[in-house]
Order: sequence, then C-alpha cells, then structure tokens
Amino acid sequence: MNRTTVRALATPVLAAGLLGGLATVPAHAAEPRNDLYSRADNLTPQRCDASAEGRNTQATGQTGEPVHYSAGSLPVQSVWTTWQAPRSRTVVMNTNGSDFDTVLAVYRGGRLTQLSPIAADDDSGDGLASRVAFDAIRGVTYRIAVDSFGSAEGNYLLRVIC
Ligand SMILES: [Ca+2]
Ligand SMILES: [Ca+2]
Repeated sequence: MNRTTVRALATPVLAAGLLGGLATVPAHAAEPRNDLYSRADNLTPQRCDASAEGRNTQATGQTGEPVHYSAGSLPVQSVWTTWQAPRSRTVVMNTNGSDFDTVLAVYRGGRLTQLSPIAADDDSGDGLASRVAFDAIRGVTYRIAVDSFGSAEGNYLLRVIC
C-alpha cells in the first residue's frame, strides 16, 4: 500500500474520530456499551478532574440493580462508569451539559446486587442535571450510575472534580 492510499483511507477514520462525540450518535443505535454493570466505562483512574460522555438511549435496567434515586422511576436506562479516587477528599460529580433529565447515583462495592449507596441526586446540577458531593476515600473504586428520570434519554456528560 503506497502512501497516497494510506492517506486516503486514514482521512475518513480521522473524521469519524473527530465527529464521534455527542452529535453523531444515531437514534437507532443499539444499547450503549456501558449499559451493563460489568461493562462499565472506566474514568481515568487517579485523576481528580476526569470526564466521560456517552448516551443512555436503549440502555436497560438489570435484575437486582438498585433504584438510583427514590423520587424517580425504577432503573430502566442506566449506564455505568467507574472511578478510583486518587486521594481522600471531597469529590463532586455532575452531569451538567447532558441533554436529558438525568439522575446520578454513586456506590461502592463489588457485585451489582450488593452495592453500598454513597450519594444520589436528581436535579441539583444545572437545569435537570444531577450533582453529588461526598468524601471519597483514597484507592476506593466508585461505581457511578447515570440513569434517566422517568423515560428521559439522550446523551450525557459526566464530570468528576476533586
Ligand atoms: Ca443499565
Ligand atoms: Ca434530573
């Protein structure tokens, strides 16, 4: 393969990568990769300012999954992210910038059915976004659920600041 061919092939890939953010997720796409608890996204560990984005369109709830926010509905469109705390201090997590009505819940523990709730919120962020603050413990991996309030769905942004 000569250089010209490589360049021609690389351009669409690069373009897809650059455009691979919130605006290009097709509405008919399959369930998101981090729908299942066992396939959670991993936020960059040991970083105090980390963020992730994705969508909960066509996400599902799992058997035994906790209710993430009591004023909302059952966990029906949850997606999961993990984050390991780099130090013991107060951490803030929010979903500001998401384009649907999120709820946000944070847990620690291993199995989905045995999680210990740490914090949960519906609308303390900007607009209908969620925000929690809690005292993180160095080295602990936190399990973060972004779910919909009611049947809301769309693209989310998740940010961790500590
Ligand atoms: Ca799910
Ligand atoms: Ca909300």
